[in-house]
Amino acid sequence: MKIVEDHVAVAPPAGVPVWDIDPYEPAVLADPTAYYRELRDKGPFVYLSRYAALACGRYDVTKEVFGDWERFVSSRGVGLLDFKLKSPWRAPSRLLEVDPPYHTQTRKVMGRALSPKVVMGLKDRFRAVADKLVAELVTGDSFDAVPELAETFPTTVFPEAVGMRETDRDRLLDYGSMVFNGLGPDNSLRRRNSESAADTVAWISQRCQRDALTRDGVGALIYAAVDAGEATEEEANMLVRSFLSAGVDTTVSGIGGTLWCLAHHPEAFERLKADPRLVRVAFEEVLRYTSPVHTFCRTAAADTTVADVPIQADTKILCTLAAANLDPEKWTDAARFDVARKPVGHLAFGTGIHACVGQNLARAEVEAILLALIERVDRIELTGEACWRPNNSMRSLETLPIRLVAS
Ligand code: OVM
Repeated sequence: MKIVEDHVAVAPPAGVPVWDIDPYEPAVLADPTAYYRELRDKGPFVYLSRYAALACGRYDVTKEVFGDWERFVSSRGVGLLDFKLKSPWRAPSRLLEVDPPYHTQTRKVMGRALSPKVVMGLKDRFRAVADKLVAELVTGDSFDAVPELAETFPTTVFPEAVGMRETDRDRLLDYGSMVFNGLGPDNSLRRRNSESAADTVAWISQRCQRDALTRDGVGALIYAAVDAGEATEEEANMLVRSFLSAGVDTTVSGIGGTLWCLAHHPEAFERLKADPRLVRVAFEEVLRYTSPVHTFCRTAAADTTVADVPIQADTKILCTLAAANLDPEKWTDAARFDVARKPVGHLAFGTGIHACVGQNLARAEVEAILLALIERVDRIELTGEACWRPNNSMRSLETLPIRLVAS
C-alpha cells in the first residue's frame, strides 16, 4: 500500500482527469475562483496527482459525497490525514470526526445545547454587544474591520455564551487557525501552527473542564448531559472543545465575509436598510458567496460509484463546498452577489448528519451585527484593498479597511 500525505495513495479512476494543481498553495487559497471554475469544468471529480486523492466541486456531486455518511465516512478524519493510518495532532473530535452510531448520541447532546430556544436566549446580549461595538466604530475614520469587528465580536460573545470564566482572544483565534490549517496537507500553514500547539491545546483543554465553566452557559448544558447519564465527563470536555474549535474562526470568517460583501456592494447595503427583513437571507447569500469552510474531506469506506466514476475504498475526497456554492449549474448568475437571492440548499453549513449544529447561533451573531449596522450606519466604504488570509480549510480575511459613515 502506498501512502501519500498520511493517507492511502489511490490510482486515478478510469476517465478522471489527472491534475497537478496544488489547491493548498497560498496563491490558490487566497484567490480560488479560477481554480473552482476549472475544478467544476473538468468533470464530476479530478484526481489531484500530488495528493493521490480526488476532489469535487460540482454542486450535485459534492452534495452526494458530503451528505452520505455511510459511504463517505468522517471517522477517518475530515482533512487529508487518514486516522486509520496515523493519529492526528489532537484527539479526534467526538462530533466532527466520528460516525454513527456514536455520532448520533453526541450530536443529540450538542443539538440540545444549541437549540433554537437556547439561541433565542442569547440574542439580546448579542444585539447589545453589536450595538456598542458598531457605535464605537462609526466615527467616519478608516479602520481594519478584521481585528476591530470580525474578530472582536465572536471572541467577546461566544466565550461568554459558552460560560468560560476566563478567556483569551488570541488563544481562541490561534486554536481555530490550528484546527482548520490542521486539516490540510503537511505544508507550511499546518507546520507554522503546530509550533505553539502544545501550549494552546493545554489551555483549551483546561478551559473545557466543568469547573472552568459557569452554571448558566451553553457549556454547562453539556455537563448536564453527564449528570443525566447521557455522556461521560471526558466526552463533555471534548464536546465543549468542539464549541471552541468550531465556534470562533467560523463566525469571524462569517462576519468578515458579510462586511466584505457589503463593502463591495453598496447597493446591497442600501437594500438591507430599506428592508431589514432581508437580513436573514442576506447572510445566507454571504455564506453561499464566501463559504467560510471552503473544503472538508471524506474517506470512501468501500468501493463505490458516484456520477459514474468508480471510487476505490480508502480514497480521500476533497469536497470543495465553496466551489459547489458557486456552481452555475445550480445557481442562476452564480458569480453574482444577490442579497435577496434566498440560496436554499447552499452547502456552507454542510449537509446531512454532520450539518453545522451551531448554525442558528452563527446566524444570531451575524444578524445582531447586521441589525446594528442598518440602524447606525448610512454607508460602508472600502478605504483600501481587502486581502485574504490563506488557510487550509477556512476562507477568512487578513485585512478589510473600511469606514462606517453614520446615518
Ligand atoms: C470539532 C470541530 C472542529 C472544527 C470544525 C468543526 C465546523 C468541528 O472539533 O468538533 O465543525
